[in-house]
Amino acid sequence: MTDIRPPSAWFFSHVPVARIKKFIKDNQIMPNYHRFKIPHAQYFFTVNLLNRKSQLLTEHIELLREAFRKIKKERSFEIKAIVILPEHLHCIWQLPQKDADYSTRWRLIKSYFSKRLPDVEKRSDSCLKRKERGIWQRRFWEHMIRDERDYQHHVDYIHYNPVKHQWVKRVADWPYSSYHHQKGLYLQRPTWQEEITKFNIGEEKP
Ligand code: NI
Repeated sequence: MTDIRPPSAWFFSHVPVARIKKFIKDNQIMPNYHRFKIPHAQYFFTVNLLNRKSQLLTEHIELLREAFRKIKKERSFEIKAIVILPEHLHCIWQLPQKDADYSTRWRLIKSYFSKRLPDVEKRSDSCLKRKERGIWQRRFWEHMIRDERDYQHHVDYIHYNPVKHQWVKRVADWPYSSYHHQKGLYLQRPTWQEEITKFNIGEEKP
């Protein structure tokens, strides 16, 4: 039963296992994890810091990159698009065949980053003062990409995000984004930003 992690893991994460079992029985869902964990699937994620006023992610961008590199090497996966904001990040991953364990990968990335932060940063975090561990929100937003259109929509959302959150006026001005590797693709779609402005995907309230 532990294999069940539907696309909306966010929704189920606080539901007792017994209730999930009952839901499956009542709805005659085969307890087959392929229904929920499609191998080689692509996922969109939003991951937040606990302290929404913090800027740790961009202040320690090299450490964060190192964390991604290290875990990618250990547990292969591909980053299709990514944006790092000061206190949260969005990205799309593609996982290998027969492997949909993104949760472990996130746990490892988060802990690699947290453990290596300078002590002064750790102490300054209000949550650590309350003796809670870690600097990240435990939960993360996750969405399984449905099709090509859904994929492009989420890629656009990622690349537009620094403007959406008003860190910069132009997408090209934000350095921590895969936009710079993919900007050529946007030449054929000059209105792409207008199409994405009204969307809100997995954002926390500030
Ligand atoms: Ni955002």
